[in-house]
Amino acid sequence: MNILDICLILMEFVAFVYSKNGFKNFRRYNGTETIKGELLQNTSTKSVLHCTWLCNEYKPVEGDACNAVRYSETTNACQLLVPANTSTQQWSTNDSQWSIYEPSCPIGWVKNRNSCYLEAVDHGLPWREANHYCETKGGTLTAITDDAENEFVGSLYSGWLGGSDLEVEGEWKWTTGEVWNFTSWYPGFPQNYTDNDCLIMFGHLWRDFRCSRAYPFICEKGV
Ligand SMILES: *[C@@H]1O[C@H](CO)[C@@H](O)[C@H](O)[C@H]1NC(C)=O
Ligand SMILES: *[C@@H]1O[C@H](CO)[C@@H](O)[C@H](O)[C@H]1NC(C)=O
Ligand SMILES: *[C@@H]1O[C@H](CO)[C@@H](O)[C@H](O)[C@H]1NC(C)=O
Ligand SMILES: *[C@@H]1O[C@H](CO)[C@@H](O)[C@H](O)[C@H]1NC(C)=O
Ligand SMILES: *[C@@H]1O[C@H](CO)[C@@H](O)[C@H](O)[C@H]1NC(C)=O
Ligand SMILES: *[C@@H]1O[C@H](CO)[C@@H](O)[C@H](O)[C@H]1NC(C)=O
Ligand SMILES: [Ca+2]
Ligand SMILES: [Ca+2]
Repeated sequence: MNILDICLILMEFVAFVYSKNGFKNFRRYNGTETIKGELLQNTSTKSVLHCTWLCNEYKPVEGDACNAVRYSETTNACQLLVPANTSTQQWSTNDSQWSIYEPSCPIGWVKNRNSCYLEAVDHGLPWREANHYCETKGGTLTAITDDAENEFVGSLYSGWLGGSDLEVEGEWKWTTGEVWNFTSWYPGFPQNYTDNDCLIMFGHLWRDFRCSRAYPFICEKGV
């Protein structure tokens, strides 16, 4: 192991400790299937760590950011990739010369599709404090934007989600700024009381609740 690798490990460690927004940790993809996508850059690095570091740095003003790497231990070739199901280029994860590394969630977070989720069930907090807690971990309270995500999150826990109508009564918003295009209200909800302004989930169904009540919650951030 050379100095550069040691520096890179330290940088990864620092990034992990501070859970910096946008910094991706990578793990070797161990399944056997075909990944489709685009090759962004074809280069050579001393180690796979350096290759994943290049991927993290690859954020063009326009176009796709790097979201996977392909690395050859034998030739030190490093390829920065962006997975895309519609692409005609494809790579097998079952190739003895090449390994594919994809972003993974930090330890303690659960991965589902392109998000990482952290269950904070032992932290009963009011809604605002819960969202702040998630922000200190580099995320937000969970925003649910489709049925698949609702199923996944609902199977994990009950508690606060990142929705509220605090600004304008009856106008629900996610703290992430994502579009409010999916709901799963419990029958009769929202009750539209002015002091029931925060979104909570029981099972797979949502209710509007008093923000000041302390409940468990779940944080979300992108991989
Ligand atoms: C692949 O990784 C997952 C999660 O890290 C693990 O549960 C699984 O056993 C691994 N499979 C193989 C074949 O190594
Ligand atoms: C990547 O670069 C290597 C060496 O420079 C070259 O042999 C290879 O054909 C390139 N691969 C692609 C997909 O461009
Ligand atoms: C691509 O296809 C895989 C498998 O069919 C699916 O799990 C994944 O969600 C798809 N990704 C996108 C961005 O559509
Ligand atoms: C992956 O490789 C193993 C051993 O080299 C082989 O038995 C298996 O059929 C391969 N799987 C695919 C999907 O190509
Ligand atoms: C809502 O919008 C998000 C982001 O554009 C999208 O990923 C999601 O599929 C949409 N959900 C529905 C139910 O249309
Ligand atoms: C609350 O308002 C929404 C629209 O803003 C409405 O769809 C819903 O039926 C109302 N709920 C109750 C219990 O009145
Ligand atoms: Ca989400
Ligand atoms: Ca309200």
